[in-house]
Amino acid sequence: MTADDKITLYYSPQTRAAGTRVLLEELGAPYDLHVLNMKAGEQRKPEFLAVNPLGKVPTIGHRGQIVTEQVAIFIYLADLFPQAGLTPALDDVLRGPYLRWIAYYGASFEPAVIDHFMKREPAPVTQSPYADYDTMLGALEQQLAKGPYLLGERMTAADVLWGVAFNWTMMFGVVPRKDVFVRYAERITQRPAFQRVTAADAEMAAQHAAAAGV
Ligand SMILES: N[C@@H](CCC(=O)N[C@@H](CS)C(=O)NCC(=O)O)C(=O)O
Repeated sequence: MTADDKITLYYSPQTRAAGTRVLLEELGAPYDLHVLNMKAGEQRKPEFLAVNPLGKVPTIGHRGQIVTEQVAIFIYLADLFPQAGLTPALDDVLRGPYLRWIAYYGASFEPAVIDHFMKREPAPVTQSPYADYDTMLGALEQQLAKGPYLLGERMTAADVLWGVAFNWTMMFGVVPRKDVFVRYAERITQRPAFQRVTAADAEMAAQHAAAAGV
């Protein structure tokens, strides 16, 4: 890998970007952080909006290109480091289910969780991208009950995405702390990569709060 190949992760602590950092750690990937102090509103400054017009992290820069959206970032990074064993190969029978459950995160889970959190009525079931909240979560619960990982015995990048997501959504009380979800999230949060990122985030978040005077 050349210097040009190094991944830049636009980052803010204790946000969705933390999941991408955990994945980079799990992959053993070389990366630099471009840190944005969200408490000081740096994600809305023109410099960052020129990189990602939505002002959102995670965003990554790699080989002169920008990749946004967790779903795309997770697939991209895990494929970039196949030797880490976190992505089923193109001809693996698990490739389809792997992509299914990663896409489910962005296409069904996130919209459902945000509607639920905001106490907003979902669109009618035939128009809602996720049917309804209970059905969306029920399908996940059924899949995870087979365990120990989303695809069975094998841990993949999808589990990093989902383990981190269950951790924060249960913390915010937007997903119920069912045993199956708690045990699943712990499989990821007890790993050294998650622990390292969480400890570094606590320190960085405190520095950001002090710098922003909040
Ligand atoms: N659609 C994006 C959403 C990312 C997102 O919502 N990021 C939040 C952090 S948790 C953010 O950057 N918020 C900053 C802001 O909007 O000011 C993805 O899937 O990656």
